Formats: sequence, structure tokens, C-alpha cells
Amino acid sequence: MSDLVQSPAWKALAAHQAGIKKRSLRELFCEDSKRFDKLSVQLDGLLLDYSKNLLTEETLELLLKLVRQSKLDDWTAKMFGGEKINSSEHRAALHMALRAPRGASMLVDGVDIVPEVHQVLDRVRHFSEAVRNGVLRGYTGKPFKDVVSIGIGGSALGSLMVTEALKPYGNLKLNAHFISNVDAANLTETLKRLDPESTLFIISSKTFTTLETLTNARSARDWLVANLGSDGAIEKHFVAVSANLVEAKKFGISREYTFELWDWVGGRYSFWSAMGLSIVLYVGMDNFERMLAGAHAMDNHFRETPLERNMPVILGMIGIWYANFFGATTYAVLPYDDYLKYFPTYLQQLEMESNGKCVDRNGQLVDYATGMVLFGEAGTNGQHSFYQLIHQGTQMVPADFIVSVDSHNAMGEHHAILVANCFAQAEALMLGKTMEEARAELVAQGLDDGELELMLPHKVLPGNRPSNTLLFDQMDPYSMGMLVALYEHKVFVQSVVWNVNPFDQWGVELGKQLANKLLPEIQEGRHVVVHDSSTNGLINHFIERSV
Ligand code: G6Q
Repeated sequence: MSDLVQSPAWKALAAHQAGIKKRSLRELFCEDSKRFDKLSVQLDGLLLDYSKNLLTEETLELLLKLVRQSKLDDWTAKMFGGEKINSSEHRAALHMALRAPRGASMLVDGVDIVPEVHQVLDRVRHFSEAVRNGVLRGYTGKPFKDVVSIGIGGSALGSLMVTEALKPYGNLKLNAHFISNVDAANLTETLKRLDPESTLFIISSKTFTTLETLTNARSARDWLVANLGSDGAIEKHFVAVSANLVEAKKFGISREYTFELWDWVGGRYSFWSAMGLSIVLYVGMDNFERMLAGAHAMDNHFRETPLERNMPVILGMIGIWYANFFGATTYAVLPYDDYLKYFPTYLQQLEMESNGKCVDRNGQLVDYATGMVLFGEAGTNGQHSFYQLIHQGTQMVPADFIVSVDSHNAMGEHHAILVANCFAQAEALMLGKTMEEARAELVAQGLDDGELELMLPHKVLPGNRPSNTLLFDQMDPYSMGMLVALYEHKVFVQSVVWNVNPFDQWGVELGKQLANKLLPEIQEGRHVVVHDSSTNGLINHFIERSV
């Protein structure tokens, strides 16, 4: 058994859970009229209500013991101090430097990296303003109207998610498009509607070797050259964001149009850098800087606030409570904000790629869960599909609700209805509907006794389904920065307790290796026997059937 599972803090939580699971949230709220005041915390226009969780103050104390035993403070100091805590890749994880204000100092190998970060941000400002103002134009002299970002995974999801989230701040003269999938449908359907003369491509790839990205980038380059009739157009229409300046240059992108990235930034933590160029082009550098300021405020909160009032620590501990002590395997993120429709997709990578590990930092197999499968959808849409299982299914699915006080679109009753649904769902999950309540409802509907008894079990909702609610004043760029940094640090807190490295992703690398190996077999079209019978069978069937 692992040290973690044998530790007194873990055992105390396991014993405590046996008592808590017999309690109901209804009871917990009845017993303490101040529960909301005690179990909520605020920061810069963000309220985190975690009172609708199956926990008491004693639970939190025990969880805090677990966090303290993991030496979170030391790990946080190591991370902010630029130590190479991404041990399997021998790298620091200093995404916080990307949002550190000018004049701050953060060191990697004794070198202050904040000035470099600001040098690149200054270039991003200069470049984006020139594009937005029509000073930088395409090969034929037309201003840019469409920006197509080509990248995948960590080099795409953040920019896609934020560009959508900050649409109310978007430039109406520039359209943002994102191409990730190597399926030609993605590129073809996008290019169909675009004018090559006014289209700018951003090739976002830290390594500049990712098969999907390079395949899409080459096809986009072919399309541009075919339409504009000259290779000379490439350097006016292609921008690179990469740590691999050599490959970007070989592709034909000029140094002036290349923005660098560093090895101390992981892909899924990188959109705060030039990797967010498409965001900047769309919402402008001032708004991007407000987002960085929001993230920096969350960094400071995480570093400086006592653990018991620390938002990322609270969210992290609650996730651990359900994953490790209630056996929850699935977790829902439910933004009641249509602009946040890609937030669950973004978080899937952040949480599942970071902590989806089965060995600990020492290479030992773990004997405890290291995360939950995350899914979600903008409210109220999800209410009409998968919420049913969360209300009445057989498993616990803890949820995070996200909503704002103000709407960007003051239109009739829409926002009041949206917010009412959000609060009502969280309440209904918590309270459920008792047998007595269900019976009273059916009686009021005039059902006869026989029918009533048949209907009754279906109408009961067990309740006791936990959730957090994040209530923002407004989803502006600053809030956006806080929201993402909150989850980044939450994931870090959990990784420390679980003793896993949240900054590597060897499973992703495997995909990259395997596809490169199998591709020639598909392309050469010769009968194969080297794989298992299923893979051989699929390849051979494909080859036989393809024209
Ligand atoms: C993120 C992962 C992964 C990566 C992509 C794209 O943390 O490492 O999602 O971002 O595979 O990689 P490149 O940026 O190198 O193309």
C-alpha cells in the first residue's frame, strides 16, 4: 500500500467519510444557518460557494491535514521558484511568469525570465496593433479580415476557448478561425469561405513537429500559393508561435513574424504567451493584459492566502474528497454562460492530461484515483440531456456551476431565466425530492391511489448531489484570467497530494509516435502482418477497399 493511503490523514478521512455518507445536505443546512457564510469565499468580484458539498468543518480540517502532509507550501515555492518540478522532462513549470507584471522577477537556472516574457508581449502588441489597424497587410495589399490559427491540443484549446469567451470584446472586422483536426474537412470547410488575399495564418506549435499541425499548415500554404500565384506570399501571410525557431524558418516564416516560446511553459499552460496571439488579434492587447492581470491576481491569492481560505486549495481538496473517498469517477463543469461553451473542453485537457497518471513522482504505481473524467456543457442546454443521470442516476457526479451576475447581452428576461436555472439546478441536486414531497405533488395532480403508487418511486429524487458555484460579477477579461488560473492551481494542488507530475504527458507522445509508425503502412498499401490480428485486419481491409 502506498504511503499516502497508509498515512494517518488519509485513514482519518476514510473513517470520517463513513459517518458523512449517512448525513444529508438538507440536515447540514438545517443544523447551521450560517453554512453559506462559513463555506464561501470571495476574491475580486468572484464568489466561490462550496457550501453545497457533503462536508463539515471537521471534513475540511481533515482535508487540510492531508494537504499539509503533502508539503504543498514547499511544492508551491519550488514551482514559483523555477525548480524543475516537471522531473520527467527536466523542466520548470513557470506559466505564472507569463502573467507576471513588468518589473517582477522569476528565475530559471538563475536567469530572470520576466524581461524576456515582456519583450515578446511587446512584439505581440506591436504586431497585433499593426494587423488590427490595417498597417500590416497581405501580399496584394489588402488588410486582413480572417485569422486562421492552426494548432492542436495545448496549442489550440486555450486560444479557442478564450476567443469564444471574450467574444463581446471581439473586433468585428476580424474573424477568428481554429483548425486542429488533421481531417481535411476541418481545413477545407474553413478555407471555402475565405479570401486568400485577406487571410492570415498563425501556426501555433511549440515543437513545430506535430504531424496534424504541420499537415494542415502545409495544405494551407499550398492553398495560399496556388491562389496568390507566388511563394513570396508566404511570409506576408504566415506567422509562427513556437519554441523551434529553426523549423519555423524552414517552413518559410520570417523571423519578424515568429514569436518565441520557452521550454518552461507546458502546452496546456501556454495561451498566456504569444500562443494567445489569435486572442490578442481578436480582443486587442489591452484586454489580453487585463486577462493576464486577473490570472496574476489568482497567482498571488494562491501563494499568499492561508490554505483554509485559498480557492484553488478548496476546489482541489473537494475534488480529492469525492474522487478518493466517495469513489466518484466523473465530474461535471456546467457554465451557465454560452460564451464559456468551450470551457469544459479546455478543462478536460487541463485536468485529465495533467493528473491522468498511474505512477507517482517516484515511478511507483499508485493505488488511489488521480482525478475524475471531466465533461460539461453550457447551461441550460445540458439540463435537457445529461442532467437526468446527475439527478437520478446511480453514481455521484460532483458539479461546478459557473455563472455571472451581469450579462453582456441585456435582452428581456434571458439573463434572469439563465441564472434562475443555474441556482435551481444546484438546489435541486442538493435537496432532491423526498417521498413525501413527491406524494403531495401527485395528490395535488389528482392521481388515483393505484397510479400514485406506480408513479411515486419515479418522482423521488435522492438529492445529496454535491456542487460548487462560481459566481462572477461579470465574465470580463480579468475574470477570465482568474477563472483559468484558479483551475490551473487547483490541478496543481491535487497533483501534489497525489504525488504525480502534472506537467508531463507521455500518453500524448505515444499517440504521436504510433501514428508516425503506422502512416507509411497505410500509404504504401501493402498487406501487413506485423501487428496484432485486429490492427492487421483493419489496415488490410482499409487498403483493399480504398480506391
Ligand atoms: C499539452 C500537450 C499537447 C500539445 C500538443 C501540440 O500540454 O503537450 O496537447 O500541446 O500536442 O504540441 P505542439 O505545440 O508541439 O504542436
